[in-house]
Amino acid sequence: MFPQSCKDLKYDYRSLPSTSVVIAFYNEAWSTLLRTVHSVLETSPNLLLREVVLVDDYSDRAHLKEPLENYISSLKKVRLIRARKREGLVRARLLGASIATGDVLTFLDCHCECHEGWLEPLLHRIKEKPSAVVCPVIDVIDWNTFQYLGNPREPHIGGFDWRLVFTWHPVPEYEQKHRHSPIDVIRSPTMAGGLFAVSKNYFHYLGTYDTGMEVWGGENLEFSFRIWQCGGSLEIHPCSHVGHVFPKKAPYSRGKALANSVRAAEVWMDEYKELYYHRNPHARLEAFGDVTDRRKLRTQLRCKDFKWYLENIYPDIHVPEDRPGMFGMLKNRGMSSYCFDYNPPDDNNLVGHRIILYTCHGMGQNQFFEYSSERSEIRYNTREPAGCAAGDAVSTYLTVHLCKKPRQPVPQDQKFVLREVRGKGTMHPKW
Ligand code: UD2
Ligand code: MN
Repeated sequence: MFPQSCKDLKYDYRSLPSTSVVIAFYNEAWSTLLRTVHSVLETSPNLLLREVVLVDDYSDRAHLKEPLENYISSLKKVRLIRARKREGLVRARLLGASIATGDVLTFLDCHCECHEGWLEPLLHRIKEKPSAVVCPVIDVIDWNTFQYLGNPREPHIGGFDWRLVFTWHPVPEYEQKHRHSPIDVIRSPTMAGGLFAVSKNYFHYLGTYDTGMEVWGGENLEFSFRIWQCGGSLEIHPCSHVGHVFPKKAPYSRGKALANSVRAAEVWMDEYKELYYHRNPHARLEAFGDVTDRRKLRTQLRCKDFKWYLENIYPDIHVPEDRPGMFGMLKNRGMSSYCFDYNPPDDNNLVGHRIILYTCHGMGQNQFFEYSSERSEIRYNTREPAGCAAGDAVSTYLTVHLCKKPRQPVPQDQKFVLREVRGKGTMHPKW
């Protein structure tokens, strides 16, 4: 959805900051990489675009060597720099940023297509508010046909679940009320990570990125928490659209993501990191390196705590109680090696399926449930929007429904009363 009034916006280019577009890539296909570069060149006003910085993160595909150099040598404004070893996307982007000359850094993934008029709103907003980090709306480019599909719905904002997985959500009512017009920016608790613009000075003030993060993953939530907790704001501009290919499979392994998330949790989440560890028991054992400097940065910048962030920036997230004994595996009393297990066929269709009994494995994930004493719900795992166990008087099984929002009442069939049995707490359905 592209608000009609976006088209009426006029910008005085001379008053806007200039930008360098930084694109890191690892073993990307020729066509998608060049599509990204050409679309930036074709849609960005000359006055605003300082350069496009391509960063090769030590790719080994032949077409990205000489052929790429030859090809871009005829393109004005395109620079290529190569990492001397595999750096991962965080350090690769920083390498690009280090040679960028524009006032604003605009990061893109290497398989994007910028839509006409994408750049001006981002730069305009940063001029208006230098501590704003601004993302375009991410449109979908079809993975099979490479057709630009756009985004038929209202822009969505970013969130996360307690496994520290990034999630999308419709714009909440409080944010709709806060905006005066459909072309106002939308504040977002988190960003997807790949596409955003930030004032170069502000990026440095904020401590750029956590360079202890490898390959892929986690840096988007880390940066999101940091932006908000340290006084900035993270926004989506509804008039700026960029298409992105969401690949079925990346051209590289993503093994390091867990350690990256742990770093984010250890630096920014205070005691709330326990909620994450409860849901990812193996994360507690992960070697995540040294975060002393990042914690120092947090102190130096006098950043707010995670409680403040949750209450003020992400009030819609459900914060689990995780009282001792009231979360984790839900064992069957008769067959105590069997646990509640919920395994929906795919991630996009979380609700509507049956909870089964399966051998207890202790690994969290599909066997992670939490009991909310305040709301008498048995909540599944940690995903947002979360699923709640529901039963009725006739079925012999439970299914998972969407949990109600924090301020909505819980329906009867999703309420479970906890009865103490011989000193041991067990959960019983009310019906
Ligand atoms: C999303 C983000 C991505 C990043 C990631 C979390 C969007 C559209 N994409 O995953 O930018 O924040 O979440 O980490 O929001 N790359 C390297 N070196 C590497 C690995 C990747 O340069 O070792 C490049 C890669 O070629 C691409 C970019 O980093 O240009 C992001 O990687 P991706 O496209 O595989 O990530 P994506 O879109 O699945
Ligand atoms: Mn991508």
